[in-house]
Amino acid sequence: MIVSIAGLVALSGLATAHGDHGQSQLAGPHQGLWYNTLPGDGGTQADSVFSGISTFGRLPYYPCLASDAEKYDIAFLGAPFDTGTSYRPGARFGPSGIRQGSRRLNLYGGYNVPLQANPFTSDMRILDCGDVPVTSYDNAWAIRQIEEGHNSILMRKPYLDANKPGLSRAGKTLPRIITLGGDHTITLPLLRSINKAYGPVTVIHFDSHLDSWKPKVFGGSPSEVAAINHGTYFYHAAMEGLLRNDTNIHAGIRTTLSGPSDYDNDGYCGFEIVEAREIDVIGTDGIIKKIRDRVGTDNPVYLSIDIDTLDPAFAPATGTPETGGWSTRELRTIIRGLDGLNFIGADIVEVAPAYDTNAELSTMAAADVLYEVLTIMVKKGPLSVGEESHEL
Ligand SMILES: [Mn+2]
Repeated sequence: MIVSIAGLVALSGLATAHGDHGQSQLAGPHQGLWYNTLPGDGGTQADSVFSGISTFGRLPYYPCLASDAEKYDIAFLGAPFDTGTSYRPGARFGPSGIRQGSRRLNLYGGYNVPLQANPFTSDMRILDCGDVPVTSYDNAWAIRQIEEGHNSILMRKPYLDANKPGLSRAGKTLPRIITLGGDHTITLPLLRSINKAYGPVTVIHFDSHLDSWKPKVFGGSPSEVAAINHGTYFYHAAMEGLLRNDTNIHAGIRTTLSGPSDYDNDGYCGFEIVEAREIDVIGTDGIIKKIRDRVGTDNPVYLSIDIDTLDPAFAPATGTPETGGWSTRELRTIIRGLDGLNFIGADIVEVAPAYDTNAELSTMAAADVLYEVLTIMVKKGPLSVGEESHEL
């Protein structure tokens, strides 16, 4: 004990000595990171991506819920909620896990070869707003926290095109939020927030499960709070009028059912279904065509991605794994096939890092899928329409 205390004293002495050298701060994208102000040798690129909140290794972190001083066009937001899970809990650690899985992605620059764009070097301002504070003791309260936190970040003037008309209900251009879940229950409060901003919206839903189950079918619905969970949130979204009629689509479905009527109920909720196994017949091109034909290219679209779309071989760390899914390459190809669509927001959910391999397969897959989504959003540019108005 005495030895280790002596060691600590010696270490703190060393840190002070380093601080006296007057090192200059890093230049470039890491300049704003907190550790640049600490005594030491100033850090290197290799050090910097392994410290603190450093989504994709280089996005600035800003506590947007505490202050609206910083403007952005695209913001990442964590929703660490997992008390709506039916099988494996743990997705509350999804946001930090996905950030960790994202760190390596642009060590070499971040240029997306197939999409021919670099999302990190455009004029658009992209940052990580950290997490919404979410209670793990009261689902009804947590769902409100997620809706209000998301809506606070969403209803702000963006960095670019702030005064140009946009797609929102009020005719404004809004920033786009990419939410890191969290179990899939979070999509209900996210769609409530989106509805306040845009009205009913078209949803593209990648998942092995329908998630439109009636509460009596999924979980038995012993109480009003229990009726809202990660298998029923689309049923509630449809009943609340948050979804645009008959324009929504699931992709990657391969779940077992309570019976064939689950599909009838799903159609009633406004969804078409692309089964995972269809890829064997129509390929990724056929699946992309089905999705694009269903949602159209002008429609505002919300994108929700359950990591269990992937086969557990590629993403084992998830709440309700289903074998027979797509590979990471196939899912990334299908998502890139949605280039040009009007994504007004997105989420990726059900990443539960405790079940991952030591190689971080699932968190890495989640981050890489988001990289495709981010690139598509950046290529599209701000969601403004028409000419700038001069009122400020
Ligand atoms: Mn699922």
